[in-house]
Amino acid sequence: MRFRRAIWATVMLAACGAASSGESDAAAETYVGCTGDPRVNLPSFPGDVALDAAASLPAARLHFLTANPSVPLAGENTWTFEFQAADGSLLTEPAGTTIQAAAFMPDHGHPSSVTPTVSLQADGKWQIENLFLTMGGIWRVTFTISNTDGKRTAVVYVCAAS
Ligand SMILES: [Cu+2]
Repeated sequence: MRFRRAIWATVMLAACGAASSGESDAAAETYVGCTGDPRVNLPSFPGDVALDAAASLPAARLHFLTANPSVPLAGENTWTFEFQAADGSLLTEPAGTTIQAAAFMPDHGHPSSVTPTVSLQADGKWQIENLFLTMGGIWRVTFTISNTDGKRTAVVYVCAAS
């Protein structure tokens, strides 16, 4: 625990310090709350976020199932999700599908310094772990899915409580 807290403090200083300067430092690092922000498209779990894809592919979405902690919080988060068609039926991605994820804080202009890991679980669901939201506020988590269907993205906005 002590080790993790030390890393966290370093990440905050490095990330936010680089993105702002002068007077704006204090404002940028003050948590003002983001509950109800209209950008948030995954306010709670379970929830759905549409996939952007080539027009030739049927509409699909990521259906987020569980979150640990149960709501997005500053710190480490683990979520599970699956692929669904627009009608809610389960979709199975082709063998060899890879998913990369990246977390970014748009209001401060900085990423998380930790790259999350997305992996297929034995039960056919997907898990994102090491999703390290450095601080409270709006976070954009971009999922990039690559397989024989092509490349698609799902852009998730959450409000992480501090
Ligand atoms: Cu920040």
